[in-house]
Amino acid sequence: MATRRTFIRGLAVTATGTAIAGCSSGGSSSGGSGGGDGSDGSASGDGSGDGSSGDGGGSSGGGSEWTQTSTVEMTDSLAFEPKKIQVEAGTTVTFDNVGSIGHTVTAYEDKIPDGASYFASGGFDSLQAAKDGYSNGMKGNIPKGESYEVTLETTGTYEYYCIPHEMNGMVGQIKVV
Ligand SMILES: [Cu+2]
Repeated sequence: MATRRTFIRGLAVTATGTAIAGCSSGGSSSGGSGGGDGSDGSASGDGSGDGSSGDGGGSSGGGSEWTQTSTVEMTDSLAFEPKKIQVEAGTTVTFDNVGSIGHTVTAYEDKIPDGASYFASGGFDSLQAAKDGYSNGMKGNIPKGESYEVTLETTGTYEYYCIPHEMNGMVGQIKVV
């Protein structure tokens, strides 16, 4: 009996990833009751036990998609960092210029959720106004050490950019949930 168990356990461990993923839902319940000699039953029970300490890939999700933060830095690398953030509705998002080069935060008017208020540094109420303002005396520019804040109430995805550095790929996205 003891020898047999050891052998089965060894199999389950060897199988790791695929077997554990498949068994994990039913494994916990059947594993407890099935303590008898059913070879398959006990194997799945042991497998799920080992699985919990294993890869655990579920919760982290990679992290390269949407960062949950309400602060975005604007850097001398001509980038918004993080480039894609996720916040809850009603959150005030702060854009900090941590470099020495000036930037804008300018929403794409057609890439914000339906019904959402337009936003742009400088307080403009349309994309055209923001562009015109920047052309005319750099209105909306956020200099070194300064910041811009916007409170987003409407859920959905917002895309925005920096007027002088759009061609450098200085764009960002905010998902409001
Ligand atoms: Cu910029």
